[in-house]
Amino acid sequence: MKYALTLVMITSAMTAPALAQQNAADHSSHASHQAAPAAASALSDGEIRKVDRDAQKITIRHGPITNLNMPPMTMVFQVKDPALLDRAKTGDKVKFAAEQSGGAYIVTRIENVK
Ligand SMILES: [Cu+2]
Repeated sequence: MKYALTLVMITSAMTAPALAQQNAADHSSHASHQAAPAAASALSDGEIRKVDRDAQKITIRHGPITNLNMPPMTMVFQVKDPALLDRAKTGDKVKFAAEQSGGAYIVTRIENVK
């Protein structure tokens, strides 16, 4: 504890006040980023509007998708695995994970909501 405090004082003394402030801001935003849950595993709310097994596409009316920075909308997704469509029915309420690959949005996981 005593050592850490000494280190902070030395660092501040060596840095211009404005620069020190900016460093502090960077550190705090970095810390809050770390605290957030892993974006890749985040599930979004959705309702299946259409299933196209031939094209391996699914239309979902979805809530916000945080890892894609996407607001709620209805849109077509591709699926990572065609098996994901086996249990999917129009009207199903689901939680799902999606990722962006190239120009395409791909559903990687679908869970029915009971
Ligand atoms: Cu969307």
